[in-house]
Amino acid sequence: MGRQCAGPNGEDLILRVPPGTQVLDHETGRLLAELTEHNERVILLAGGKGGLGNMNFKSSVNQAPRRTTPGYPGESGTFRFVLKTIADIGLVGFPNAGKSTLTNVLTAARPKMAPYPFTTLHVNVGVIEYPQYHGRIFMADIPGLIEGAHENRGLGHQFLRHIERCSLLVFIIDMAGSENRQPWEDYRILDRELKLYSSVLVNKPRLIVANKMDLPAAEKNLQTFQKKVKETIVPISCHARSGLDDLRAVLWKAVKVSPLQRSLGTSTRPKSSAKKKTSQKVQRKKTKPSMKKTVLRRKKSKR
Ligand SMILES: Nc1nc2c(ncn2[C@@H]2O[C@H](COP(=O)(O)OP(=O)(O)OP(=O)(O)O)[C@@H](O)[C@H]2O)c(=O)[nH]1
Ligand SMILES: [Mg+2]
Repeated sequence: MGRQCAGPNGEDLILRVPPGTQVLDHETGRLLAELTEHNERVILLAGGKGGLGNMNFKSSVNQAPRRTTPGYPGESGTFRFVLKTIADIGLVGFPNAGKSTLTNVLTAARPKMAPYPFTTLHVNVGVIEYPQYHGRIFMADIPGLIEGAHENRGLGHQFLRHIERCSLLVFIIDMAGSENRQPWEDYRILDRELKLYSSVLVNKPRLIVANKMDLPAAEKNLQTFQKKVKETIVPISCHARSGLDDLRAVLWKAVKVSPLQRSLGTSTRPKSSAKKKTSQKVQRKKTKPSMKKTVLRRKKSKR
């Protein structure tokens, strides 16, 4: 406006999100930014700028300048925010296999445990502490998978995105075959469901934890399982608290020790967990604001 009016300055719109949030372009689905650390910030949309009126160009020799500069509006865009939990280990298993019980015994997290399926309805991240190495491992307990999860049976595949970034998948198998289940069938079904979800999960390093070894049928089932499945298997019992030290050691080695150190049989001075690369730069895109979609906009008024 004229008469040296500057107009109001727009407030910054700051959205606080948890680490692990991805920002995608709503229309193209392209990844624009990823926030993985606490207090990390990205600017998605820069504000506009007011132009300078002629008063700014006034001087002793030019009392009535005609010069001005134009202002420009703030950017606008439509985005999708997707949360993908950040953890080193993701637990995969049928309902009731003991994922939450294991999280309870290894970490300070206290997810609910109960003898009915789908006790866990959201992701719980627990921290396994290794004071001897001055290190820690983050473990994500997600809801159980069942056959047909890819067709949205049970809770479906919706929680699998939370373990996409894990460096190790731990398959928890109820080795006692409670509820007349066959442990090797459970493993085959879980593997198939991961395949149907994405090749990313199938190709991740994995470890099998044979749980409920305190129950009578478990030992015999384990022998059959070992013949059918070639992966590394760690037998444990969360109830009897057996095998847990072995499991902790295997997890540390699998997550923190580099493949070279592993093959040389050396280790284990831990490195602080590798900092993930974060994309600070954001591609900005100008889109027309749409009334239907949420438009994030930061504006400064023009003069
Ligand atoms: N006997 C025995 N029972 C166990 C063991 N570990 C877990 N359980 C029992 O198995 C049942 C299910 O355990 P949860 O930890 O809730 O299973 P979950 O895999 O988290 O199940 P969802 O959250 O439904 O996917 C509970 O009643 C536990 O007490 C074990 O080592 N031995
Ligand atoms: Mg659970």
